[in-house]
Amino acid sequence: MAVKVYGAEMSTATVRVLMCLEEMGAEYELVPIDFSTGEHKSPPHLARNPFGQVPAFEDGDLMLFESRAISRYVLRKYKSSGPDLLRDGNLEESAMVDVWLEVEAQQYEKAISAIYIETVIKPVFFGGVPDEKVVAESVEKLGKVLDVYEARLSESKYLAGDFLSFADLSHIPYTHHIVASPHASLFESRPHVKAWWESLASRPAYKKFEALKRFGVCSALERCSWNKTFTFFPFKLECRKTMFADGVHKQLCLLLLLRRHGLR
Ligand SMILES: N[C@@H](CCC(=O)N[C@@H](CS)C(=O)NCC(=O)O)C(=O)O
Repeated sequence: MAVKVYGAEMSTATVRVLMCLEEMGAEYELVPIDFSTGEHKSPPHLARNPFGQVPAFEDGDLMLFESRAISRYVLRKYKSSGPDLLRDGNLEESAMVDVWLEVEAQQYEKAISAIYIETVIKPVFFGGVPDEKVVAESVEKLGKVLDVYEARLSESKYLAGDFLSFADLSHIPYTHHIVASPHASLFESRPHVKAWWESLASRPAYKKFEALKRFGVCSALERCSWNKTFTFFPFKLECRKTMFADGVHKQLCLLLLLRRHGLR
């Protein structure tokens, strides 16, 4: 029986788990959770994740939450069918994976998520205005973190060493958004960080995820008429002819159409 991921393709934490399942070639079902109706706070979902967040994960009787813990489970469960991304058999290498995974969760995500929330989530989904002070502070913070990465990646190809690991993959969900934004220069100006990201972005799992995401939104758009609204999980979309005129966020141009229910 295929494992189930309860979440949303637009949720960075859900994508972390999906990336791992794709890397391991695992069969899985993504069960959509509809934020617009508050499904993530409903009793059935709270039974899966007591914090009312996504993702949640089900494998038979086992129910898990927290994307990094779910991902580790996935990487161990399917270890024979994909790359060794945790290095469990090597004490030193697995410790380095843990170190850089902590760095991703405690340093990197804190800085990059604030930029994502202010420049994407707030304006696109809630019609709000980014707090430029928070953006500037977070860009500075992320720059400092990336300076450490630049130094580290000048010594080894990947963060934990000369091997790809979950510590690298765990960066994909947020980085994917920021490299397609006006803040892409944070990555492009650091040659080792840039090469590292290009190597992650060339992974078949990432390409498949990208294609799925584009396909999902594009096929929904094909079915709709211009200037009409329709529901495309988990948001209500407004189909506007001007959508591709936005030259700022190439990858996010489709998302510019998204408006949360009632906030258009
Ligand atoms: N540490 C958690 C974070 C989960 C999380 O923040 N999920 C977001 C979507 S990316 C969510 O469900 N937000 C809704 C909410 O917090 O009410 C994990 O890695 O799974």
